[in-house]
Amino acid sequence: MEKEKYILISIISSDEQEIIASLDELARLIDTAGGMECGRIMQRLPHPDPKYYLGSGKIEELRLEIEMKDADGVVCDDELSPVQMYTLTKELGVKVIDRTIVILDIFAAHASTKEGKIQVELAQLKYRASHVSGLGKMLSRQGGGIGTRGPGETKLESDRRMIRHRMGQLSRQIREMESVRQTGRKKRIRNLATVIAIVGYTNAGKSTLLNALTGAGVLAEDKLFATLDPTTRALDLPEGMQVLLTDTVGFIHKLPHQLIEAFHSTLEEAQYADIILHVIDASDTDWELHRKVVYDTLSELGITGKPVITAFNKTDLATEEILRDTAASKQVTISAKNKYGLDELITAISDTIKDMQTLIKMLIPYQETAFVGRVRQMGQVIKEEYLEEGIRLEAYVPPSIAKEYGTWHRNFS
Ligand SMILES: Nc1nc2c(ncn2[C@@H]2O[C@H](COP(=O)(O)OP(=O)(O)OP(=O)(O)O)[C@@H](O)[C@H]2O)c(=O)[nH]1
Ligand SMILES: [Mg+2]
Repeated sequence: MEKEKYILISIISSDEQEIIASLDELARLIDTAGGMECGRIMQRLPHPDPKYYLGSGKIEELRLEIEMKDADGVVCDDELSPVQMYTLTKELGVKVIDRTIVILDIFAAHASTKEGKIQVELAQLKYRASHVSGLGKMLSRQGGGIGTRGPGETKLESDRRMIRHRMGQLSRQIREMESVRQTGRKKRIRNLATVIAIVGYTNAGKSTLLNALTGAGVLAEDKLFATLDPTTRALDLPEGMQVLLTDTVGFIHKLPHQLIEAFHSTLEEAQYADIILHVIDASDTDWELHRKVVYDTLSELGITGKPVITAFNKTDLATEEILRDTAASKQVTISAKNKYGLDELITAISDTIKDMQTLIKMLIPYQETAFVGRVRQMGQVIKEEYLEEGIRLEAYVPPSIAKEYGTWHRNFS
């Protein structure tokens, strides 16, 4: 099948270099979705035109470009309003889509689990719902007459009803799956392992790193959004301590809010983590911009105040001399693919856990020896004395045990 050809369009309202980088990324997204770029049109404008997105003069140029390149469609780097989409389609006579539609399309193609598929469908419906209602308003504002008669408005009304009904169904299913996951999470908390979430820009090498560290065998590809579903694997640290590593969906510049909402429970995995492992593709010339997108998305998800270890990855390809992430508590340079720098990364993880440990001093009744076992397994025992009233224990323990100790202490003291 021949690839669909698209003209990329964007207004330049800020730094031109950033817009060009964003369009380069849009071209990669189109490529991942199975199409190709055949040209681009940019226009310096402070705000998008409410009706045409580009200025009306530029539309003529766009029309010529479509004809010349024999393009199948136009893709806008910003999310188009229903009105813009409607007028552009009418004016140009080709398919008009936007960045959000492309990303949703990729997610739909890559979703493999039941939960992933439901989350994507919900995100797509949210997008459609907002655009259907916009279209309805636009038609009713015209106050009847040619173009508004016939099945139009009733069709929109029934579409809206169907979409709402299906969205309700999907949200319920997501909530049910979320409660199953919560149970899993509680079990893990009971196991008291330190949880590390691998986060980063899409294609940074997160899955490759999880595979290199744990032999997880998850899919890693030179593709945007290869991973949609979280995978958790255990990693044994040299001191005998075990941590859990979770690989999850990548972030991107202008990640559609519908996806953030629908994938909230998946993205939440990072909220329950003790440590954030931030993977940066150091061979990407835009890594600094991507770094910012990752931190912005994390704070949008309410994930702040956790220790961050930054792993500058793909250093086998990187040419830049200075790699620094000032927001990280520790940083290392690695190549996940060539398994370079992994020992330093593991040391950074161990050190971070040690930094997070607290000293507990307690007298444990003999009927609570299971707790002593957990302290021995997860922490470092400094002093252990067997007295008549119980076991006197002094130990450095990770946050999870300290938390348990806190509640336990209240119960028993
Ligand atoms: N040269 C080089 N390539 C790497 C390295 N690490 C990962 N890659 C490649 O980068 C591409 C993306 O890797 P993934 O591990 O799928 O990236 P990801 O961050 O999981 O991406 P998404 O799940 O799509 O967000 C793959 O083609 C990897 O082989 C590295 O250290 N050096
Ligand atoms: Mg991945």
